[in-house]
Order: sequence, then C-alpha cells, then structure tokens
Amino acid sequence: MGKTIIISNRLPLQINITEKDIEVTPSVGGLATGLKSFHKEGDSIWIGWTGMPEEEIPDDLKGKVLEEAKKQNCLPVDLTSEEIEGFYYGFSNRTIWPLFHYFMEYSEFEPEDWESYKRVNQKYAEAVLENLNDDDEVWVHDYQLLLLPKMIRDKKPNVTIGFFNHIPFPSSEVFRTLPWREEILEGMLGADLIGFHTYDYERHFLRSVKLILRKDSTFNEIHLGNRIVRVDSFPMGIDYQKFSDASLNQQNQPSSENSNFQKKLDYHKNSTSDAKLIISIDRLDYTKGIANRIRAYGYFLEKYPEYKEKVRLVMLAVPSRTNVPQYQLLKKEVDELVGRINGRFATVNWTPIWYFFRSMPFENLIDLYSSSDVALITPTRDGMNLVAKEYIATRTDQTGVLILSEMAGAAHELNEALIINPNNFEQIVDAIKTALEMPKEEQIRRNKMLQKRLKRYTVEKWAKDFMNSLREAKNRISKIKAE
Ligand code: ADQ
Repeated sequence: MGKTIIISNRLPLQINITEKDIEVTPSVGGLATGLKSFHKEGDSIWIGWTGMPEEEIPDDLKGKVLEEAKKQNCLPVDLTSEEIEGFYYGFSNRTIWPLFHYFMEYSEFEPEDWESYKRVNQKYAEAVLENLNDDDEVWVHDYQLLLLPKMIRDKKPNVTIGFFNHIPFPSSEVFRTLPWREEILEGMLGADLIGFHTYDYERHFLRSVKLILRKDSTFNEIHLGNRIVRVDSFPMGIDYQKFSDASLNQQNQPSSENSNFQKKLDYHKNSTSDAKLIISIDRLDYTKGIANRIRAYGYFLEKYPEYKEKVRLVMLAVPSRTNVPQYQLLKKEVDELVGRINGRFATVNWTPIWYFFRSMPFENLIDLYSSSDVALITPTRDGMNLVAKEYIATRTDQTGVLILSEMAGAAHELNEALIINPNNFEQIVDAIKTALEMPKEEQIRRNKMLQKRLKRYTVEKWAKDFMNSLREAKNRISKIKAE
C-alpha cells in the first residue's frame, strides 16, 4: 500500500510574513486540530492552501514557504486573491455554506463564483495528480472540494478515494434548489466512500442522489456501472487525552499569561463572590446561534432577577470570513446586543457579559473550559460541534453542565447534556436555570457517561474507522469485479 494523501481547503499550518521572513503557526479549527494526529502518525502528505494570497508572498520567500511546509509533510496550493474571492468567499461561503446550513435566503447563486469553484477544484486536483501513485489512498475533506473526487477519478479510475463532509448535508428539498446540483453530486460520487457526521446527513444525501440523479441505493451503497460507492456516518471525535491532560496541568500551575482576558478570568476565579460562569465559544458565524444566545441570556436575567451579580457570560468569538457581508452584519448585531444587555443590567460591581472577539491560545481556552460552570452551545445548525466535546473532556472533576442545541451533530451522541431547541427562548432560559442549580451529583452522573463515550471514540479512532471502511469498500469492489 502506498501513502495517504489528505486534501483540505486549508493546510493545518498558517503562514505569516514578518518583516523579512516567514512565521509558521498551527491553524485552529475543527478539521485541522482533528486530523493532525492522524497526519503525524502515518505515512501521509497533506495538500491545501496556506491561508495567504499568492501575491502577498514575496518571490524570495516562496521557496522558504515550500521548505517549511515540506518539513511537516505539507504541500501548499497557491491561490490568487481573485480565486480566494470567487472560490472561497464566493461559492464555498456565500453559496454552499448557507445552503447546507438551511440559510437559504443567504445563498447566492452566482455563475462566476461557480466557474471559479470549478477552476480551483481543478487546481487542487492537479496538485494531487502530480503526487499520486496508483497504490496511494486519497482522503478529500469538506464542502470546498466537492468536485475533487470525480476530477481525480477521471484521470486515475482505479485509485482509492474517500470523501468526508464536515458540515451538514441538507434535506433534498433544500439541496435541489442549487442550480449546479447534478455536478456537485457527481463530483462527490467520484469517491469510493462518502462519510458524514450523522446518519441523518447520510440519508439526506442518498435521497438527493435518488431524486436528482435517479440512482437507487441498496442499504448504503450506490451502484454506478462497474463502481460501487459506499455512504456511511462517522461522528468525529476529539483528542480526548490532550484536553483532559491540559486541564489537569493547568490546575497545577498558576497562569503565566498576562492578557486582558486572563486577568479577567483570574479576577473571576479569585473573587469572593459566588458568581457562576457560563461560557460561549465559537467562530463568529450566523449558524452558531450567537445572537439568539445573547438574547436568551438577557431574557434569563429579566425573568430571574435574583441571578443579577450571580452569573456571568464569557463569550469568545473567533473572527471568521470577515469579507462576507452576513458576517459583518452579525458582528454589528452581536456588538450591539452585548452593549444593550451590559448597559441595561450592569452594576458597579458586575458586568453581565465579557465579550472577546479573537482567537485564544490553547492554554486560555483550557482555562476557560475548566473554570466555567456551564457551557452554552446553541447553533441553529452545526455539522458536529467539537467545542461541546472539548468542554466535556476538560471537566476532570466531572462537574459542569453542557447545554447543547439539538441541531448540532454532537447532540446525537451527547444525550446526557441539557438538549434544547435553539429557537425556543423559554427552553433555553429554563435550561440555564436548571444548569445553574443542578446538584453536583447529577452533574457528575451525566458527565461520567459523556466522558466514557468521548474517551472511547476519539479523533484517532474516527480516522482509523474511516480509512478501514474505505479499504473494505475498495476490496469489495475488486472482489465483485473479479467474480
Ligand atoms: P467549526 O465550525 O470551526 O468546524 P467546531 O467543530 O466547534 O466548529 O470547531 C471549532 C474549533 O475551534 C474547536 O477545536 C475550538 O477549540 C476552536 N476554537 C473555537 N473558539 C476558539 C477561540 N476563541 N480561540 C481558539 N480556538 C477556538 C467545522 C464544522 C463543525 C465540525 C468541525 C469538524 O462547522 O460542525 O464539528 O468542522 O468536523
């Protein structure tokens, strides 16, 4: 067997150009963090974009970028500003992302963006083909590269290709509104195995294939001439040990960070008041239900005024896709909502919401997870949601309450959390109260079960399961062909 080629829009590293040199840092985000351990362990190369427009990398540093990436077995695909606009901000994030998260009214169907999406998928395909041997395995990731499996298959009919979609696959009634629906499905069907986080997404996909391409499936297999495509669900886990170990280490060491964020958190931890901490952590994205979460918190303070000065919401929002108008509008809305609630309820000694619009170093994130009492995670749609899992993993004393939206893929596995409908304000408000008043024994009982499950199905296991299933699918096809 040859090597594995992983392909995702972004590499797991970020390149920044400093005065006359380059700086390489790990990139944050669910996919990168999740797959890194798989990549490190095996014989694999990772192909993707560095996150920087090609024009902004000075010519004399291009070789250095390549060299640094190669040290981590990564191969950069260069994207121009124009390609980033049409392929990434355009078709990926103004068409597919909103549509697949049921924000149909946000979806734009621009033929120019579609053309750019096709061209850039082709560019990734060429990068793969240049490095591909017949016995290699290819693992394509996510919604930016839906056309890639077919593009590779057309040139290398026998190669093993897996595809994993990290975001929801919508109901066929939503998906069919896409003008380029056939091409997208055919692109994905170039793979031997197509994976989703949940069984629901898998069903939606199979239904779309039937409705749009008129192809039936038997159990979870689609027969296409002399090929079989298997479709299955693989709920992505986290590096459980990394989070729980980091949390234990944190408790043994005073924080060395002196940021505004850490000062505030230390102030909270050292304060003699018995105020409880609710945390909210996500990329600033309209699918995460952040605005409604703040409104619900405001409504909670109104409905249960006895909680004034007794509770605090710490909100971390990582800047994301800041070029897309909807994200700019959301930023404005969140700023205003936070201002309104703080203005309305704050006292001399107390600010109801601490809001940070930035990415946080890992240690701060761990500190926040482990020093909070409640995690409030309310997306209106979310493929999986790793923050929910990370929160549980850091609760080494097994206290803490997770409030989780039923619209997150993670809700299927985390049933001991307080599961809410993110559009039901009353329910969120009641869940906040229940969480704040939940006896320790009950918190422990719930978290014990959650931890047991998350410890067993880690990200490593997820990647292995996917790859084993891919090999099995391929072997079955070879056997059928031989018969
Ligand atoms: P995301 O939408 O990015 O991922 P999520 O799964 O929650 O969402 O992952 C976010 C990651 O970013 C987590 O690992 C978290 O620790 C980190 N993070 C969040 N806020 C941070 C902050 N302020 N500073 C630093 N790090 C921060 C997409 C899909 C999800 C799916 C994943 C993986 O949208 O549904 O779970 O891919 O498949």
